[in-house]
Parts: sequence; structure tokens; C-alpha cells
Amino acid sequence: MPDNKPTRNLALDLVRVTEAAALAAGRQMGLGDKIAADQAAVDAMRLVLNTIEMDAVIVIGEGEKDEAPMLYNGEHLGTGNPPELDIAVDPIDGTRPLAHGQWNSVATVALAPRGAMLNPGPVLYMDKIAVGPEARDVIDLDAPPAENLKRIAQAKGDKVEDLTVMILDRPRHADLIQAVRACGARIRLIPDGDVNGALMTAWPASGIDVLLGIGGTPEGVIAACALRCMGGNIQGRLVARTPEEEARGRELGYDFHKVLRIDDLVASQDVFFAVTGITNGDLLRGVDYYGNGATTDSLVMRGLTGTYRRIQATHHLDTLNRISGIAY
Ligand code: VTB
Repeated sequence: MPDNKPTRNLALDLVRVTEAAALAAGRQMGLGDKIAADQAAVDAMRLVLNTIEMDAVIVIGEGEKDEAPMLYNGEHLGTGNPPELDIAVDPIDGTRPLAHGQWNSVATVALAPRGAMLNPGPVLYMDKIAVGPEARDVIDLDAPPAENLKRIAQAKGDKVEDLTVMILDRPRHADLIQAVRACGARIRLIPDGDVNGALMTAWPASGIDVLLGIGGTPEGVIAACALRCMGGNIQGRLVARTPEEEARGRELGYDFHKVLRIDDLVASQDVFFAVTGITNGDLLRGVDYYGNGATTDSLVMRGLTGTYRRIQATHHLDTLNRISGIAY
């Protein structure tokens, strides 16, 4: 029997980060101001991340594509002491749904050993296929949707008609949607939030079997961290929107043909992931504020052990507002 002592589970530190982001950004629900919401989440995340004993560098800072306030790529976070880590943040996955008071807006963050995360550079979009544990070994982004759906159904002991496919509701997916419909599978179109969507494919009884289509590359790397913890799988292929973008990406060494495996997106099983609901969603409740308190609902996961925990927390905002640098 190995005599290794259990090591620190950084996901338990990370949940304080996503809780803080959710508590701060949740105040913006339905107020129509995406930038203010992002700013609140980013400020809260940075404050709490800097309290964690680690030397983490941001590889996935998000924000660039949407010109949102961000945690900067290359920014160092934590106390500066070991361990040396890569960090990926999506302070709000689903900023628009939050600003409009809609479903499934969440705060997420992931950690991996230094150098393990794919750095997407300027390549902001990626074609993706994500599934849960039962179908992890059968997906192939190079195969047409019909083939993937057939294999996924088989792996799950379902008929294709039983499958529900999650797709971002974008004009660019018109052909994909047609192809999926032609197979007879059901579709759930989402306005935003494909990190949450990818997570749902691996969550027991979520009702979502597979995520397909083009979303953000940063979101793909964060989803890969979560899916590693959950035993699911994701593959991606970088997508350029214009010939100029493709030329620039190529110059920097990015390959737009290669299917990126989960190992290419995050090259370690030693990953940590946390997510907290901001608005009510399929998996998580959003932040509820009342009197001087608030409640949050989170998931925390660790790749090395596969343990995932659901943490429902009660926060005393009057106390927090006295001692914290964040206005909740
Ligand atoms: C997705 C989604 C994000 O970006 O990755 C999406 O998960 C893809 O880009 O919440 P477009 O919105 O430009 O289509 C987001 O919507 C964030 O912008």
C-alpha cells in the first residue's frame, strides 16, 4: 500500500474564489451591464486568488474576445510560494445571461501544474466535442456528427433519438443543427456558457449527452480541466474566423487542422476545478441574497482523485463587508 500522505486539495481553496466572484457579480443580475458584472467578478477573484499559497500564472485570462475586464494573461497570482501552477479563469461563464437575468451563469476557475495548459494565444475559437465518462473513448472530432452520435448512443446503451445535444445558439451552427436533426437526436440550444454545457455532459442525470460546435478556446481549456476531474472527454480544433487570423496563428505555430485531445488542452491529471452558480441553472442554484446574508452553491473537483464535492455555503454579508476588500 502506498504510504504517501494525502496532499493539499487546492480545489477547496478555489471554491472561495468562485464564491467571491459569484457573490460580487450576482448583484448585477438583470441590470443589463455586462462590463460591471465582469469587473465585479474579476476584482473579487483576484483578491481571493492572491491569498492562496501558490505561484500561479494566468494562461487563460479570458476577456479579450469580448473586450471584458480581465485577469491578464501572464499575470502572477497567489502568494508567490510553490507550487508553481497554470491558472485558467472564466470569472463569468455566461455574462450575457447574467446581465439579462437568465439561466446558467457561473463563475469558474481551474489550476494545473506549470506548463500543462494550452495557451490559445490569439486563437479565440475552437470547434469542440465534449462527453461524459460513458462515451469518453468513442468520440472523434474528425468524424461527422452522425457517426459521433451513433457511437455515443451505443456507448451509453441508448438510441440516437434518446440523446440530447447541447449547441451554442449561433448562426454559424446552422449546418451542424441540421445534421443533428437529421440523425433524430434532440437539441438544446444555449445562448452562452459552453463551460457549463461541457460540464453537464459529464454530470450524472443532467439530461445532456454531448456538447458540439464552435465556442471559445479559453472555455475549451477550462472545460478540459473539469472533464478530466469528472472522467469525461473533450476534443477541439482551432478555428480562425478570417484568413488574416489564420495567417497570424500559423506564424505563432498554431495548427488549425490538428484534433487537440484532452491531453493537448491540459497535459496533466493533477488539475483542480471550482464552479459557483451566479444565476439559477441546471446544475447549480444561483446566489440568493436575503437580509444580511447570501447562499451559494458550488462544485469543487480534483483530477488526481476524481473526488467532486458540492458545497452549499451561507455567507454573512454584514460581517464580510466589515472585514473584506470586496463590497458584497
Ligand atoms: C462560448 C460561451 C461563452 O463565448 O464560448 C462563446 O461559452 C463563443 O463565442 O459564454 P461567441 O459568443 O462569440 O459566439 C461566450 O458566449 C462568451 O463570449
